[in-house]
Amino acid sequence: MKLLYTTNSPYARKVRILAKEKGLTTAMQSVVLLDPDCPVKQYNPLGKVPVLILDDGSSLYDSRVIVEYLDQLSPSHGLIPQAPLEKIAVRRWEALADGVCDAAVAIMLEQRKLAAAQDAATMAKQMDKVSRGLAALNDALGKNAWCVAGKFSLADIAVGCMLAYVAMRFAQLIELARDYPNLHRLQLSLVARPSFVGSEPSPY
Ligand SMILES: N[C@@H](CCC(=O)N[C@@H](CS)C(=O)NCC(=O)O)C(=O)O
Repeated sequence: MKLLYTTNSPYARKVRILAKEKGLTTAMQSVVLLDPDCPVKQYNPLGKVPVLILDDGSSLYDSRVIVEYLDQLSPSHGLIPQAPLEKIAVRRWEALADGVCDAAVAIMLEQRKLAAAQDAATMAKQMDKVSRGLAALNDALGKNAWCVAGKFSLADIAVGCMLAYVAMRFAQLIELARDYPNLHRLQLSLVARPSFVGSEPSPY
């Protein structure tokens, strides 16, 4: 089993952290999507990371399928609850955190265009999704220590990966401690976990 990832992908980081939390010794290969020899398309027709290559040569994508698979692999340290309603709650937090990442990525892609080709309306629309998503997650967390049912779960991992990505992309615009204090408090707990150390995204 081997995970293909890019160093800055928040979706791949979610998988990498979940694997660490569960103590899985999954092989990992960092790839560069623009590299002509990049193996990703061979395993995911969408050409996106993360991809998990299984021992029989088949593959799993996207990140939400991979985390479910890895969580089921070993019963210890379950990070997706078994109880249906709790599980749906965790996956809803994950969906919103991933959705904020989708919007942040869309803004980055727009910003990479030549200035004359950039569409301000597109960027504003996506930034609105980022702001509304962060506000909703901040309100839902409130004073709770963790996102769902008082327990650390995939929801916290997904939110932590999104917060690090957004903080990296919009360092000038968003100040977590000031704008989203509940999420900032969660982020402080998360960055202290060994599983989060060493995979932080960096601007490039
Ligand atoms: N919903 C997917 C999103 C994956 C995704 O968009 N990955 C980005 C990297 S952050 C990618 O591979 N982009 C390349 C492309 O879109 O061609 C998941 O959760 O795995």
